[in-house]
Amino acid sequence: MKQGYDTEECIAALATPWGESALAVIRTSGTGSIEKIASVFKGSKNLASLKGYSLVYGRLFDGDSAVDEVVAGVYRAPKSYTGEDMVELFCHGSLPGVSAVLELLYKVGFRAAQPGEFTMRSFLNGKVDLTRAEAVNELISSKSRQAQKLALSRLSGSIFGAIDKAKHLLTDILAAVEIQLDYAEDEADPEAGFDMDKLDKASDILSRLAATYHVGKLYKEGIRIALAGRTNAGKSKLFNLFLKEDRSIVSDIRGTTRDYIESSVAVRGIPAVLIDTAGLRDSDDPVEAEGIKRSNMVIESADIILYLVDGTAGESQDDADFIKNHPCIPLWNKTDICKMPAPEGYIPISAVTGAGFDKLENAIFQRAAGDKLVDTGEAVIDSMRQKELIERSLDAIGKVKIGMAAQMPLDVVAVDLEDAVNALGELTGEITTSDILENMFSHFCVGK
Ligand SMILES: Nc1nc2c(ncn2[C@@H]2O[C@H](COP(=O)(O)OP(=O)(O)OP(=O)(O)O)[C@@H](O)[C@H]2O)c(=O)[nH]1
Ligand SMILES: [Mg+2]
Repeated sequence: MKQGYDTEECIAALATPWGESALAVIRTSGTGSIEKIASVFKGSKNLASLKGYSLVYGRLFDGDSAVDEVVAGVYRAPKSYTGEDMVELFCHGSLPGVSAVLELLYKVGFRAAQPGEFTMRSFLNGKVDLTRAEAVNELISSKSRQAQKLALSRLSGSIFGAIDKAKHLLTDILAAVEIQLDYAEDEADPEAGFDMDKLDKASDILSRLAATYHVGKLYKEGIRIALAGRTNAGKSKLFNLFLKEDRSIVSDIRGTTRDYIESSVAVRGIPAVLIDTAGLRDSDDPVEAEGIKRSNMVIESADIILYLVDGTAGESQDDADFIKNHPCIPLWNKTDICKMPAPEGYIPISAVTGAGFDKLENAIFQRAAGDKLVDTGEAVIDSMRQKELIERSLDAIGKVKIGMAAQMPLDVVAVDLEDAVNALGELTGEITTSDILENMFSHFCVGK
């Protein structure tokens, strides 16, 4: 393994954000980490003689000078996050204080941990497979409760379980094929040892999993939703309703919003960036005209456009043209004061009373997720790496099917079968190279 991820060394890192806070947690791991910290720790008990899962209060000293008052959590191998001896230090969350503690740790032989290095050690020590290791990162970076739930299900092994099942089916077939291959060629019966049923089952499991990528990606990356419409249609009012705060200026003066504003929201659990834009009209004001130009750009690049029409003003030719030329969700706003019923194709809403908001959220969800409703118990993949390996396995299974139908020799078929199994082994991490690992873990945060 390349230097930087050397597993022999003791590592340390701040596991909480770099900023002023009540507490900061510094994580350390490696053989000898407990003894190293014990050499600069004075507390009610000797750190080095503590059992795993103990907490002890004390002070860290650099020579004679106290560095910080801390609580130290001790974990003994293999019962720790990394599978190694570990100490977690709960310090005061001042930046100079945290720096001083880290300096002290470097002095006694720790080095700064690389991104994801704790989780990588956990993987190398057999505590988690790669799908669970990836889930750790997704859990930290999840942008909505639903995304977090899906990552949690992956962490508990939902993907690993499905992959493992498919892999067992394939290795069963492979074992039977290999027995056949041991017979002399003229005795071998290609059909005899081959369980097509098992192959279909494995292929079903993998196809279902591959099909969840669309949903997984949706929850991981989210969508961009732009609010568009003429001036005074109520875009900013609706924007604020989504945010549940008065973020964007609302007024009855046309052209109130002169630039676009973004904010993060979640729609039925899908993380979204919502964008309020400048009302569309011809303007002589160069600033407003520039704002409209920019707004047009964000509208065109959005995943979903909500096009608002002021129901009291009715649909103009511009409105009709826009709706005709864009795959948008047309909204008939101000139903609280508007007498005219919403024309065909519009969702009636009121940005003031919130009427119709539920329907609007449903429509957004429908556009984004289609009919792929997600049950959080189900295994859902959201990593490109996983998707590609599942597809590689499915391709190989396809070749096996073609080979069997064409009555190809079993040893040829066995090569594709092996490839199908190997792709799954790479997915869970049974087969990996250090390059793959370092590339994967380098996207993690330091301290995880
Ligand atoms: N009664 C009623 N008034 C609304 C509704 N939505 C917006 N308004 C009012 O309509 C006016 C314009 O609303 P804005 O949200 O500022 O409109 P906008 O589309 O952002 O306008 P620009 O920023 O100028 O493009 C304000 O006076 C709002 O209070 C609604 O559903 N019902
Ligand atoms: Mg506005």
